[in-house]
Amino acid sequence: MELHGTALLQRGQLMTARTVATIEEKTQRWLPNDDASEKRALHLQGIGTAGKSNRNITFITIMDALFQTNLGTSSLYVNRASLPHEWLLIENKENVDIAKLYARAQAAAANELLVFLHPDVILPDSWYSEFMLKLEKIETVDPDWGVLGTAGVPLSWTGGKPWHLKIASSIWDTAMNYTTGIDNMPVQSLDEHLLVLRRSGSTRFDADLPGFDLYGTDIALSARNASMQAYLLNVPLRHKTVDLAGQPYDLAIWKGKVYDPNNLVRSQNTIRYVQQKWCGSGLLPSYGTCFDVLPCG
Ligand SMILES: [Mn+2]
Repeated sequence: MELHGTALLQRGQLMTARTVATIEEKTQRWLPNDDASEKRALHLQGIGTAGKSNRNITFITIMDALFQTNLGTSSLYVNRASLPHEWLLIENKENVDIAKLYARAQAAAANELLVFLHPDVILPDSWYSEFMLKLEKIETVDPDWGVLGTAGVPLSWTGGKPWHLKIASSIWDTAMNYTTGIDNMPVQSLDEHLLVLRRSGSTRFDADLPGFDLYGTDIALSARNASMQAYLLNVPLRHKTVDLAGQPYDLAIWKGKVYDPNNLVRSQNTIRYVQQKWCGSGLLPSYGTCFDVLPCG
């Protein structure tokens, strides 16, 4: 049985989730106390709409050293004791495939709304309010959305279109400040730095997807294959902007990692898996923010 017993958790304390059988023993589960009204009033300051806006989130991240100078500095995490959200912080010293860990987390989460995000993301103070507004905007036209993410490749983009329009986003990263994001934009793939799913009813991660890449492409293909839509969540954040020492992230180091021979072998293996999986779906090619998956043959 999963632990949803908030009474067992004390304010200000992180708890190792030994009682959560479905997820790694190394996962730290944080659930706040459940006296929600005051928190929600505080939380919703600056939001002009009521109703659906006060939704509790389960945030899921794979911990690494960058967490301390990035995601761990975000006010949503720092102030977690006074906010109604759950945090699942997963250690992955054995380098388990990311989609496998995410699939387990999707099943173990306490809340219906799930945000999977990299530890090298920083969420601005306004992030929750903007997320709720843009989510409502999406749900006004499509309450049964499949997956959302804060950067992606427009559904209409093909190899012949201008390169600078390939990635739709309003985020900052090491390279640039993107200004190509459009609210409610349908996308063919999503970058992995931040993905939004529902615990039930929406698309699920593929526990057999190997490696550390392309799970944002695969989940968008899964959504589209189930006749649901993948959308851009047009909300700003910072990704890979601060290094381990708290200094500006060096673009050369990032490129060095992407083009590291071991990482290239790993990502090529994942590309082959995704290509084979979706070969007969009619959904390829799927152009991605980092990697493209071309049709078979
Ligand atoms: Mn990242």
